Amino acid sequence: MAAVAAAALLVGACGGGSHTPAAVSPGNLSFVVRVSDNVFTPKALTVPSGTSVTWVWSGKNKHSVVGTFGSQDVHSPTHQGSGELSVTLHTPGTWEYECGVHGKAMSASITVN
Ligand SMILES: [Cu+2]
Repeated sequence: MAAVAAAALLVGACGGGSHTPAAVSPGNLSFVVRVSDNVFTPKALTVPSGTSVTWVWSGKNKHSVVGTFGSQDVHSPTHQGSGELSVTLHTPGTWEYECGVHGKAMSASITVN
């Protein structure tokens, strides 16, 4: 029973909303893209060069991140339910990427300025 109470406390401690992955602060050079079932959120993201972008997996199905961001090839492992990938993007341009499992049906873009 003690473990159940502790878990409840942990959940309560996160109730303020500051842990929401989609929350983005423009000033801190760190952005999160959620990888959920068949959609990247946000679908289009603009970041300054040198920004660390972290893809965070959720959902029930298998997904991956596959794309070329200028000179940087990103080919993540396929994750299901949870997982993270952080990449620091340097090359200016608009770069489209997709899920290696779902292809164009699950795609998004990041513009690096
Ligand atoms: Cu997918």
